[in-house]
Amino acid sequence: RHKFWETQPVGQFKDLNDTSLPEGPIEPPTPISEVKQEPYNLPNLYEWVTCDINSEDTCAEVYNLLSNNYVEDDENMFRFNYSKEFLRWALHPPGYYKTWHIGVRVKSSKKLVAFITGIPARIRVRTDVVSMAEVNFLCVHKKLRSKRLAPVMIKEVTRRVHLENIWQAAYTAGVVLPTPITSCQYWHRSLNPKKLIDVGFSRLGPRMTMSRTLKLFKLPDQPATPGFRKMELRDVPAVTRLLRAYLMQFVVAPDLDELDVEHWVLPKDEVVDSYVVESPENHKITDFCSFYTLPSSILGHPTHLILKAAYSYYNVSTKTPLLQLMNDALIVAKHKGFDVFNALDLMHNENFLKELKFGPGDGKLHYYLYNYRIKHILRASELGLVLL
Ligand code: YNC
Ligand code: MG
Repeated sequence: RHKFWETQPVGQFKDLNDTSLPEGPIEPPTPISEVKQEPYNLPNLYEWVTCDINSEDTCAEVYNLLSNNYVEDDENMFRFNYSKEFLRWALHPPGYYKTWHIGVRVKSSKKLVAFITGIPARIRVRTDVVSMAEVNFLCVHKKLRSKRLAPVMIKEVTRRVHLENIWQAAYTAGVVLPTPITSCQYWHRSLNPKKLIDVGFSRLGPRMTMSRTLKLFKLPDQPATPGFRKMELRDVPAVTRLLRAYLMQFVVAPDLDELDVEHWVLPKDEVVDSYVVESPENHKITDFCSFYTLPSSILGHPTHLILKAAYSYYNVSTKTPLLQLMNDALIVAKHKGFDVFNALDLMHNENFLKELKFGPGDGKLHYYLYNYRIKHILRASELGLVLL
């Protein structure tokens, strides 16, 4: 059934009920000298390249490949449109490896036709903090699909990860592969219901008029929480402490230090937004919320070209009720011109989704670990990891 994935060190469907298999690495590391030193073979017309996203030209080529060929919804109405700034951010965390940003070009024309990336991350599974690669942006040009190029891309990124003495990886996909550690659902909160209905993202509910719909999704003009403000560089130590303490309660979560927090959550225009609640009494940071900007192209609509979507990232409430904190996040997102606010049902998100008028989406997002077995499939609420 899965000619490629059956050969890989991942949880296999047939082992799902075998509780005798231990948790942890499936295969032990091998000496680096035994890792294949040359790249895998590509079909003859193509060549491997390392993509330097800092180069404006290369970044534009990657952007164009993805904006025309990356993930679409089941009905092919929308396609992710990651911005160049977003790609630079996503691919340049602390300690990143240039060699993990891998492209495939046509030898003759040099046209970029496929891409895959890894970035380093420390991921905790229960009490075990593991150096992993987070693999993302796997994309093969639409004209080269179903030619088994993807397995070669995956083997090549795996080889380059192994060369850095890293033996595990985390990744997400909309498709079911052997074997998800958990499966999440996307929920959507309309901020601009008229546009969402116009472009076919959502529909007018039964017995609903447009004016009742606008009223239903209306939000206050200003956040309700005293001391709610944009996160600043000086907040990094406090936010790191909040996040580390919060993420401890999940079975799988990133192990973040101050450098990671500075990179991943300090606000970056049109890429990531973060807010803190600073107590007006003692100036302590008590709560934190964040979301990232990932627009989608609207395919084949005469006037609307882009759907501006915010994606819930990491949120920590210790004093402000989570419901109020997230309502404030919706208010600032609306203010910034987002059309929709999306969130997965992981971490504690189930506690606010229905109440804040999110509706369930149709697609699922499956989470995977490479070369690391966990005994039981997790509940989404046991997962503390958001991948971009
Ligand atoms: C996928 N998304 O099952 P079997 S997510 C992993 N992730 O293998 P072909 C995938 N595997 O079943 P195509 C996959 N999609 O026979 C398909 N596969 O064992 C498997 N779409 O290859 C599939 N981006 O080349 C099958 O298929 C084999 O031409 C078929 O290419 C697939 O980034 C793809 O959705 C996805 O661009 C590139 O359809 C193409 O269809 C495409 O014949 C639109 O491939 C964009 C899209 C995927 C987004 C993502 C995460 C990727 C994770 C990859 C796995 C990483 C493992 C860890 C490596 C490091 C390890 C260490 C240490
Ligand atoms: Mg292919």
